[in-house]
Amino acid sequence: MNKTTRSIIFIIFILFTRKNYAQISVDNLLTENLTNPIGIDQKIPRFSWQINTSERNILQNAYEIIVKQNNRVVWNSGKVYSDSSLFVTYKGMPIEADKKYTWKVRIWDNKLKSTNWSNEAYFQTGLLSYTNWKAQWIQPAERSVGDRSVPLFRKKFSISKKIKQATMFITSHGMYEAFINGNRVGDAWLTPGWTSYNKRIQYQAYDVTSLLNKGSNVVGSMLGSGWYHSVLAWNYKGDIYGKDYSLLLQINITYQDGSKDYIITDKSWKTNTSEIEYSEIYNGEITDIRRRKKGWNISAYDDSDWSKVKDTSYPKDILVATINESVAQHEIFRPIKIFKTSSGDQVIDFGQNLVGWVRFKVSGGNSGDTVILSHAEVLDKQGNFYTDNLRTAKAEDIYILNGKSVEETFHPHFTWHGFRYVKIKGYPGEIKRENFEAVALYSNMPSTGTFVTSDTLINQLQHNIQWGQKGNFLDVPTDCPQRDERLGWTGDAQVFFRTASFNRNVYNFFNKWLGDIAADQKPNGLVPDVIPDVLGGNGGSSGWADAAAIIPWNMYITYGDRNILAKQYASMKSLVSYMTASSKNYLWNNGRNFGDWLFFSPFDDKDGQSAVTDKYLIAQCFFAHSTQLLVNTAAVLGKKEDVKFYSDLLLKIKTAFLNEYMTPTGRLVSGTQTAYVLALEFDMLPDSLRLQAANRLVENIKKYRNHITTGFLGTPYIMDVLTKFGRTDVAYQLLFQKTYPSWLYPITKGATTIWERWDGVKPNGTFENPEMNSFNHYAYGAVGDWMYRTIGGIDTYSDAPGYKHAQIKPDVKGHFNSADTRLMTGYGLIKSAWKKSADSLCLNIQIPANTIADLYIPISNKTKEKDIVENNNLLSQDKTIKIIGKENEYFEIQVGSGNYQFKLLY
Ligand code: RAM
Repeated sequence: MNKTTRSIIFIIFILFTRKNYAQISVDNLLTENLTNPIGIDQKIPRFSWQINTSERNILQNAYEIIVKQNNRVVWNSGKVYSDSSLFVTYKGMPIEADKKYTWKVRIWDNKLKSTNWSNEAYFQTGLLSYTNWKAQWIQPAERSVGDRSVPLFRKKFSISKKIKQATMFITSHGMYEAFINGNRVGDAWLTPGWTSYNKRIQYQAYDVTSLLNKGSNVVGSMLGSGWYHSVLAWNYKGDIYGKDYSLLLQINITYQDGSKDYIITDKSWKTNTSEIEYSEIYNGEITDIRRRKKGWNISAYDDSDWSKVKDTSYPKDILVATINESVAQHEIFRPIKIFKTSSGDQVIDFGQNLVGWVRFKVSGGNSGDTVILSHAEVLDKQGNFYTDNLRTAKAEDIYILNGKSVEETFHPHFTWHGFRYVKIKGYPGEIKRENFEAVALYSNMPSTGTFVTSDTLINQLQHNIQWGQKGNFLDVPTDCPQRDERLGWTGDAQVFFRTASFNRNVYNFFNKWLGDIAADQKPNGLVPDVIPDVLGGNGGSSGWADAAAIIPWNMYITYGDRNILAKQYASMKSLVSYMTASSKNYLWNNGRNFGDWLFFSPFDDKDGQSAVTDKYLIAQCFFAHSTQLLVNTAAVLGKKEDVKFYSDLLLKIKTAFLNEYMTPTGRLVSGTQTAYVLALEFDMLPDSLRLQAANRLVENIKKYRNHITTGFLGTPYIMDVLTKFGRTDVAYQLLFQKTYPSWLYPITKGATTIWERWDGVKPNGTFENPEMNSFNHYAYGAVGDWMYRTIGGIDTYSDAPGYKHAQIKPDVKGHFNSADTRLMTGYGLIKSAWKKSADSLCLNIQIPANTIADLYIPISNKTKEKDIVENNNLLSQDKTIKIIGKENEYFEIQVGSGNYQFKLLY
């Protein structure tokens, strides 16, 4: 063989093997569930990846990870035989603070082929220990109590050597925005985020290498009131956490020559007032442009008349690195209508009830002219601007102009509003569409789920659910985003969690919030009703406090991370002890309870139509449910004694329930939908009485002419219970119901988000009680979970959580012609799409690598088993497909990764 022939053969060989390898790749590398995070504090980080292939039945057989720091290998896992591809623990040399690590992974599949190495991902560590903070907390030397203006801080410094890497670590008492040489640092908003500040404060880390120059530099920061100072909740004064506006900032610089420098907040910093003379979350901001310190954040600026700062000794050992995605700017809406109301207000309609602020351009006017932007979610019956439901929140941004002709763009900085409509007063000149835009703000959680059907109203419902989530996931899960509340109500978060986790990857978002649940939980186990707790420790309410057990468990199921259970175990246990201590003879019938909050209760209830459920019947159900979840958790964590102990307790709770709340013939003392739903969902009844309870539930629904009457606690489970008991037909009646109370009723009234009440706008166009009438409250959006799991049919088994073993069982019996449901799981995309035509059904299914799925193919009496198997070439295509069996309306097979398309007679 000559040289040329040899090289040709070699090239052919390379091409051939490349082609083979190229079919499977490893990508979407995550460290601690984040893409290339900067500033993580985990000393033992965990890695996840996805195996990308269209090949069928690909599982991971082994993996190899290499982690490097500065080209030095700090961990080579070697070939590890394991099918784990999520949350794989680092086992290398000790992780050091403020270092950038790169890592890559390759895998061997079940056909024993190895993939190429993945692209490199990286993670950068935070300060790891508070002792690595060299910076001092600083604050303005003088500031009067209650002053809500925004101070500025600045520091000039010079750099003489070439920089290799520079990272800014920053946090504050109040909300900060930081700048280097006039450029904003990062694109996060509302930082440092909201935690239980006296116990834990998050800091953020930013790569600022490209913002620094050789020569003279300046770093600066503004500090708004934020959650630390603003009035929170009704009737409370501000400054819940403290009166100081303090900043802690440190830039760690590593030069090319390996030497280091630190720019830190200390006494050498200067401070002054800014143009923002008032900033509060509920009320908004007042900006007087005439007071601007022009160029304050660039180095040429003369700060000789600025004051000195004071350094203080606030604790640093409560600082924690951020683990959730920051709030970021997202969709931008342009006005869909600019009009004058009958009361003469100039109003812009942005077409979507959203959360964020208005950014607008303005020029001219006279010095001192004041532009006022007020925000509202709805117009009243007469079409006028309506703000009564904001209660005391002014939700107003005010700009005092300087009369100059240069065009400027403004938006607020440390507040947000829930609005669709904006009223504008004092704007110089014409209000033109191109000069106004509404910017949506929300936590930057990756979008994971889509659900699109052939029914436009149901699609709008899904849209409204998504927007309810966007508007209320601003660093903490809030009840509502507009009125003087916006608090982390535990019950709301708990009922919506599963839906939220279909729509977006909320792992980090809730992981952080669970940290605050644990931090604010009382020593006796009481979980405050709002987290972070700003209601003085009030709490323990049934269905609310249970967030401490329900959310960790659902996180485990959704994301398959056992650590979340280990981390929250003490908090879950303590919740159950609190409930046990609040009960007598295992019966919980005292204490604070909201019951089935906002259940159907017609205004003029003469004949007892209100769907009132005994509060303590509900409490007993949740007592049992959280105890059950604790038993499940103890089992996962291998805590055998606890499994035994809490299983015994559970039995006693259930027995007490039956004795107290059920007649011997199986009637519950409250004959409501919620009572039967909770009793069935939480398995409170003996087997022999379950079916008749389900029938009673159906009868009740019929009595209300196919209307839902549940409040916050019954709503998330009603559809699920109907489906479990074979009554999905009734669930569809509820889903498609258009009259009040129902999910579609608000849509017939033009809703673009989920409302707090079933009748936010009454059928006659008037409003419910303005004291409690939010038009952006996600709780009732909890039906989203059922839509994904039933119509799309996508679910995971709890013994193989995180969709490692999924179930795909689409229900094609609703009035849809088609439904396309997709979920980006940790392993990759699951797709379940179906389409009906006159006599056939098309299914389009996708299963990600390293998972298996039980696929339930809907059949009718027209469908022939052999059509499924033969016409779709199922078995000839792949001999590994297992036929599991046939259920009434389904043909069951087990499949691995790949795309599966079926066309069958139906
Ligand atoms: C309201 C909140 C919230 C609810 C509690 C009980 O003020 O808006 O939605 O959970 O009360």
